[in-house]
Amino acid sequence: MSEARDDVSFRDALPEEPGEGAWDRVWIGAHLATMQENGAADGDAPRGRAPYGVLHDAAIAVRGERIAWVGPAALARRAPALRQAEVHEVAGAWITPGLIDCHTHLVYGGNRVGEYERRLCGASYAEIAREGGGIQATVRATRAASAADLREQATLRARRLMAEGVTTIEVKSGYGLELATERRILEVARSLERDLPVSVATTFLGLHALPDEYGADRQAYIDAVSGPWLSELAAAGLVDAVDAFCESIAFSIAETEQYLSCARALGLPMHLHAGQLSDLGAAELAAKFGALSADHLEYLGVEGARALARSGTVAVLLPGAYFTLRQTEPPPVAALRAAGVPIAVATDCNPGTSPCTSLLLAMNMACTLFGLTPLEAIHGTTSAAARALGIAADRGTLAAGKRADFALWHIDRPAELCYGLGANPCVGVVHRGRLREP
Ligand code: DI6
Ligand code: FE
Repeated sequence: MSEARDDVSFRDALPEEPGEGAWDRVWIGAHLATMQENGAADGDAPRGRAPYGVLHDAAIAVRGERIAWVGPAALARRAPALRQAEVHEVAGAWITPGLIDCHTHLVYGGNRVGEYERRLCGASYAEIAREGGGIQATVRATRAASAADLREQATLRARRLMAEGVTTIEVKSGYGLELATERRILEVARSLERDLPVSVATTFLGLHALPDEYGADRQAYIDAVSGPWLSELAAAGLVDAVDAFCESIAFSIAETEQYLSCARALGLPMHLHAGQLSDLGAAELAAKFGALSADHLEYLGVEGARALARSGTVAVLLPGAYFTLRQTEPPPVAALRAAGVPIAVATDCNPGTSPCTSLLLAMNMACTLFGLTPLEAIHGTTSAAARALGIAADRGTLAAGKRADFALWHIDRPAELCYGLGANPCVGVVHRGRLREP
């Protein structure tokens, strides 16, 4: 099919005349990739005849922090509301929804570059772990770091993501593994949103690894995390969702189930690290609890994919970790598509397995290593990512009423966002209706 026939035109879309409402700012003359599907719910698997929801020579008008109107530039130019508005002529630019990185471990102390170098000089992962490296090394560094140190390091990483058009970042705890430090991580995550023009969704990753001091009593740790820690952090308003690393080297199905049951009793949404290294049935568990997302999924069977589809759980693919661990079995994308599971893509930014602060690179890897189409990858960091965070009613597509979070790009067509390796074609970002430097 030719590109021209793929694009929806205004004759097909029947845009409405702008109404009477006032506009504060208008971006006009751009190509819009609204990421809306014809009649499909936000975040649904791409289908129909309007890939990317493209509108050419279009305008997007903002009132306060919301999108007030989306339609043809010609109609916007005639609208009375334009006269009062600040007008940005952006002919030739592309505009997408602000990108959403829906899985990061952004807040941690130190780094693991020494381990990386040692591994490349022949040391094994297991050797390094026996010497107290790996996650435990980051836990020590994070416990030792002040809130100010953590904030400074996380801000650098957040700014790198933001430079590529990211307007919402999910941030997990999980490198404290003691209440005070888990709390500090979540507070730092919240503070990023106050200090920077970006939105943050916090996740309490209580079950990430067993801390050394509980080595003799796993159950006591799981009881503490699922009980008093979770209640206290949630009551403090620090927990938008919970997560657990359900894996042979981390926490079992039964242990994870105890934790998720407590989260459910508190009415908290859930994510789950599932099927990264083995298939324990974690995807089925995520589905059973109606989790927002199941993440990684290199090891996932057809039944697991069907269970995710039935529960509307988003599959979050994390090619940065797959790449860093030099894994060889990609997630079963064909099975996810066949089952109709929405697919998101994220960086998994963390010091051990994905020291990645480029969501565009994660999109490239999702295409090149996992076989996603660019259309799927861009849904993966917009509409499907919003769904993975439970915010699809508010973000992830360009439509009247949604939050005015969008990115401007110097590209010829949307697939170029996935095509470049190390390129950053972002030329502007609007967050909550206000323009910021990328
Ligand atoms: N899966 C991962 O790949 C990271 N955490 C997780 O649950 C690893 C984190 C680390 O090595 O520091
Ligand atoms: Fe992760």
